[in-house]
Amino acid sequence: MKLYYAPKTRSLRAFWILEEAGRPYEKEEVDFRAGKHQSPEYHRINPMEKVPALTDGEVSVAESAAICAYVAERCPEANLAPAIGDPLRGRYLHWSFFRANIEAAFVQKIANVQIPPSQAGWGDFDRVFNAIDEALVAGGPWILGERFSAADVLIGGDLYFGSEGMKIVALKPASAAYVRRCTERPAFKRAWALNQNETGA
Ligand SMILES: N[C@@H](CCC(=O)N[C@@H](CS)C(=O)NCC(=O)O)C(=O)O
Repeated sequence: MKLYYAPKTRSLRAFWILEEAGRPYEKEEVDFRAGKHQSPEYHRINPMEKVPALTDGEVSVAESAAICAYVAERCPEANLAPAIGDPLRGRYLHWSFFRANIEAAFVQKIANVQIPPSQAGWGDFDRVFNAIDEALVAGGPWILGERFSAADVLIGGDLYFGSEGMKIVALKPASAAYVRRCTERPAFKRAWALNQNETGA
């Protein structure tokens, strides 16, 4: 697998899932300043011309949530996704797809957009973060309970981004403790350094 990334971006989640998976992978920086993301070669990999994106032989996957799901299934030995038929699979899919609500809630907050909660797919800002907090209070330490999964890379990554990074959400205690648990994981620490381009590798 090869990860296309740019420093200090949403590439963090892709690095994180790859570091959790534990298989060797290549990485290639997409130089925004040189317009590499708009090159015909990169456009074929991700028509949105954004990072992260992942290739694996003839396969191309973009969108960080899809990359997390792909890597989890590509590396079953890392146990990052409940298998089809596992009762946890439903909740795993629920939280993996739920992350789209988080991004929408962030945009709503930043742009100060008022939409009736019954018409907004994500409800509203507070409902999104309360739902996550409620799940963690009911049964942590991870979003599926005892089991860490690719859904934590997505939910934990977004909560980290919104609280520590963008500072647009003040997390309740259970969610704040969850973000701390996520960021204390060795794979997260390696991913964070890689996403900062700190390793020089
Ligand atoms: N929905 C995408 C968002 C990716 C995204 O917005 N990436 C930004 C960096 S954080 C980017 O590549 N921006 C460059 C551009 O749009 O020109 C994902 O989750 O992967």
